[in-house]
Amino acid sequence: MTLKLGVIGTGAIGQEHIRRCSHVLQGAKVVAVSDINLKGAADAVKRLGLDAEVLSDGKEVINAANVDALLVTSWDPTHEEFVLAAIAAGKPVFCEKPLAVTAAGCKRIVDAEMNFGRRLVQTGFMRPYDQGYKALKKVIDSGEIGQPLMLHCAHRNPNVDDSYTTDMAITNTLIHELSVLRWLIDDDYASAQVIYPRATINTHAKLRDPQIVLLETVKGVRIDVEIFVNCQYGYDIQTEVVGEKGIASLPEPASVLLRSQAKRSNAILTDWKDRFIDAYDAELQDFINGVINGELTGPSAWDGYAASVAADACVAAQNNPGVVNISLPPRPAFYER
Ligand code: NAI
Ligand code: NAD
Ligand code: ISE
Repeated sequence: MTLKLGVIGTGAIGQEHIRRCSHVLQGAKVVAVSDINLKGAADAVKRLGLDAEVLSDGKEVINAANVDALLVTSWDPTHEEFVLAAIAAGKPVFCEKPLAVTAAGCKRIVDAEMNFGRRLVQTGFMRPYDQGYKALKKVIDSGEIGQPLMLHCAHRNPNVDDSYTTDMAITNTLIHELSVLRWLIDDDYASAQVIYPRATINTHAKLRDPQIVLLETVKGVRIDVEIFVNCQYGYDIQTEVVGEKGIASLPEPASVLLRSQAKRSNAILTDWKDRFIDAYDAELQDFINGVINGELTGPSAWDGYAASVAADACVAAQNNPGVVNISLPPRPAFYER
């Protein structure tokens, strides 16, 4: 069977996901696309050599008779509406992170999916598919470093444009850590605090950059995450887990050790597309296989909700010098793995 996909949002990641579904992965083909920028969508179809219709809006893509499943890759605030419409149409949907920009929005999706009675949603958290994170989790689960006590993390992008604002450091960027770290150490968050160091000269009026988020988990683990989205030098993701008997760090991406011009050096990647390219391939192949086999097993709408409950608290902490509590309701049986 070839799964016929409709894609809503043909910007940076929309085009990347269309490329991989059309030319890299097995079992799917893109038959319809849409973007608020219709010319951008038409250009993408042409550039990627697709035999796909450009439809005038996202709802048309969702309801198109020849579309079996959806990819939502439009801007963050549009995700909730499209995912709810896909569930209403009874069609499986892969939605880029964040599932919605607030926990309340994610909860509406969770409720709609549970009402439907079967999993239809996969959230685009790709890090659990990354070989480095998988290897790190294996070491933690083996007990070799003892129980995790502290995590030191960084999420650095070379730069962002003027549409990226202070809250997006949480809802658009930290959301990856909020999702992957609870999976990595099998824990949940209890509180959050945000600290602003001296601001970089490379930011703009609506973005405080960098930021440090301090999290405490239910088991008492302390986590610090530096978010620095105008760091200039590269796209750099760091995770160090300090345990009772040792320390385990996320592997660096493979790169050639170069000896040249009196220096030893390794290149640092600059683009998220390259840093997690294999993980994006794996998460989408998993989605395609899951839809074809009738069972989605990747990051769920509940995982999207859990990350957004913590994100809401971090956004509140951005505007409040104190510590903000985080309380995630128990996971419904519907989402038990
Ligand atoms: P982008 O700005 O390049 O693309 C977004 C596209 O969505 C644009 O083409 C825009 O015209 C379109 N769009 C916006 N509203 C729309 C609507 N109502 N209907 C149809 N199209 C609409 O952004 P980018 O970087 O591609 O990000 C898209 C999404 O992917 C975001 O939610 C972002 O958080 C997520 N993302 C995830 C990454 C990951 O590592 N998982 C990496 C980059 C982005
Ligand atoms: P982008 O700005 O390049 O693309 C967004 C696209 O959405 C644009 O083409 C825009 O025109 C379109 N769009 C906006 N509103 C729309 C609407 N109502 N209907 C249809 N299209 C609409 O952004 P991007 O970098 O591709 O990010 C897109 C999404 O992917 C974001 O949600 C982002 O968080 C997510 N993302 C995830 C990762 C990841 O690592 N998983 C990486 C990048 C982006
Ligand atoms: C982007 O949307 C992503 O999801 C990238 O993975 C992340 O590193 C970046 O900060 C976001 O803007």
